[in-house]
Amino acid sequence: MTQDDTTNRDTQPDLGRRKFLNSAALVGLSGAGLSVGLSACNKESAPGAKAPSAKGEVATHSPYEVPPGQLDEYYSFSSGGHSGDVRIYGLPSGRQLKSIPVFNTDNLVGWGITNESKAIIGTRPDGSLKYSTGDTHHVHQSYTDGTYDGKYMFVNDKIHGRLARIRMDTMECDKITEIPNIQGFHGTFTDKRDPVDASINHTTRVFCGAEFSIPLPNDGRNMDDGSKYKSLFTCIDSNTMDVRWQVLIDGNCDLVATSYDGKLTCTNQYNTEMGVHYEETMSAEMDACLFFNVARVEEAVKAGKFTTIGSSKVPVVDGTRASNKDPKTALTCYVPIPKNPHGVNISPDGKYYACSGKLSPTASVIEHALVLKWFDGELPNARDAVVAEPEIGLGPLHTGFDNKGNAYTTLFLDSQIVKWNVEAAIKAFKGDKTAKAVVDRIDVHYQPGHGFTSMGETREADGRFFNSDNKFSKDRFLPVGPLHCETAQLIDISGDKMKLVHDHSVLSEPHDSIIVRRDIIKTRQIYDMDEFPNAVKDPAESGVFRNGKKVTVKLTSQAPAFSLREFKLKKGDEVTLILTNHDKVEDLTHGFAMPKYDINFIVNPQETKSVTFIADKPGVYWCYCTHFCHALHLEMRSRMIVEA
Ligand code: RUQ
Ligand code: CUA
Ligand code: CA
Repeated sequence: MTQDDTTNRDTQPDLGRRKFLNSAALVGLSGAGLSVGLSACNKESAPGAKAPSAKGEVATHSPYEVPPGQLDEYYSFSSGGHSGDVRIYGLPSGRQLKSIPVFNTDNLVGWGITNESKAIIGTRPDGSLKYSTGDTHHVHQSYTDGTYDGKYMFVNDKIHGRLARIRMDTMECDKITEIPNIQGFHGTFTDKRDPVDASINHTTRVFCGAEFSIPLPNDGRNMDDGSKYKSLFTCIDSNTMDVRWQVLIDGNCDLVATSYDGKLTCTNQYNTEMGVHYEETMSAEMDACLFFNVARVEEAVKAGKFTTIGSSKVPVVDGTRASNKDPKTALTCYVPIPKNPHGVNISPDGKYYACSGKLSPTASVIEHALVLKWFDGELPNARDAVVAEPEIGLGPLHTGFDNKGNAYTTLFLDSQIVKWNVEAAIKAFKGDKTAKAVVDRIDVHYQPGHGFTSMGETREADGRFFNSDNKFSKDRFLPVGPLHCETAQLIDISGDKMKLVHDHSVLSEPHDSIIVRRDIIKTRQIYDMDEFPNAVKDPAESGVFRNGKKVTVKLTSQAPAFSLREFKLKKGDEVTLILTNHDKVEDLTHGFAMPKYDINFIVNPQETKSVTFIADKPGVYWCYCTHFCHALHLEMRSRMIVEA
């Protein structure tokens, strides 16, 4: 602010009123006052709203820019990798909107600190977290009629073999399931309909592939005999999050795709060699894309044709090659694919799977109808389900699709995105010399891993954007020390030529993402107090309630005060503190930090959370609100007194 500005402000006529805001007036500015301000600004920012007219100069905006006051057209949901979270970006701006803690602990919201979040993550007998690390790779949402229904999102933890579910209305994790007898849970995908019951046109299953083979059970036996190592492919019920069944397979699982008719799910396999050492995993010229006949697997389970492994009660059916030689009864079909493939993605019309070669410069196109034909015993050779194998470039990994029959594949080694036409590739494979599969290429910076298109994993693929998640950013951003951020590059794919729109930085180390139209996502702006069985519904219920050494502290928050100015405990008490936020105003969140007791969490409007701790340190502890909520936010505290 310049000297001149200051002078101007001092002469503003309403400054007299500003001076009038003494402490009494400020206290009066509680929820209600803020509510008016916030809901007014809310209307301005509703989807489709025009940017509010500014009095100052207006900058000119590029067609891809999201000007002040306008909202992005798409959500991008992205795994955070070994940070263990899921991130939300707006596209096309690339603005990061939120990180959803899942397998990590998170101070911002208190994930892994509150009793409610610990119960979801899972605890040891002493109440500490069972795991505090995780590695998220693949995010997929629930479907209805072949497109996102905005209900749930699922994400894997590769380290500990867990699947988490996120509610899309609150964008918070509500369940986590640990899968028995697997390691390296990498690919996952939701199903899109039931294979048998036509009335179930929505997601009821989540499929999970295990990348690392292990001795089964992994309890110390057969550790030196690699030939005894096996992988399992797992199905989880998307409603209960219980493990429904597993299939014992030859080779390993990597990424997962599901068909639009619900009949098949598949996983690419890079280690059909069953190698334990790195070199062995690359010895074969052909690996596979492994298809599962979902209905037959479930019939086998129903008929009791299963075993169990170790202490797990989950039914395991036999999907190995030796037990599935007759296609007419086979549970599994191994389609040979060159060499160490990575990534398998289905086209939005449901007809083809693209499986990239990784160590082969090709993408293999597998026709869905032909795999079904193999299961009917009418296609003698599973390899004949491959209807195209265009050479597209070096290190092909993941493929996204537009709505015009084109595929976009990341080329890790070439640092490019290649656009290729599926029908042209099929014609060329049949011998048509005039058909050219590759249509366009664009450089990306650098080494792309995942790439995905707007709505590209649904029937509503719209062919507008491709996002390239690159593994190395080198010189693209200001240097920030040896650990670099990664680049996400947005590419306009609506024309014949791909156009690079912009780079946006992403914190290490995203893997897969999905781009979802914003109208599909309907979030809640505040909670319902009745959803929390332990809610402190009336500030008058606040207090310290003692039952011997077990003490419950009930507390409410309403800007700018907690219901208890102070509360007294005795050294050695086992304390459960319950805090309900009585503010009803959207965006009015309070925090609760407790010094020296390592406690920090937030309560959103109408939300209740609790923490349990031993009051083992006598003294005075100022518990304070950490989340800016009011002009008197700094004054919002409560004194915890622990008597010796
Ligand atoms: S897999 S690039 Cu999980 Cu490709 Cu990450
Ligand atoms: Cu309540 Cu800050
Ligand atoms: Ca291999």
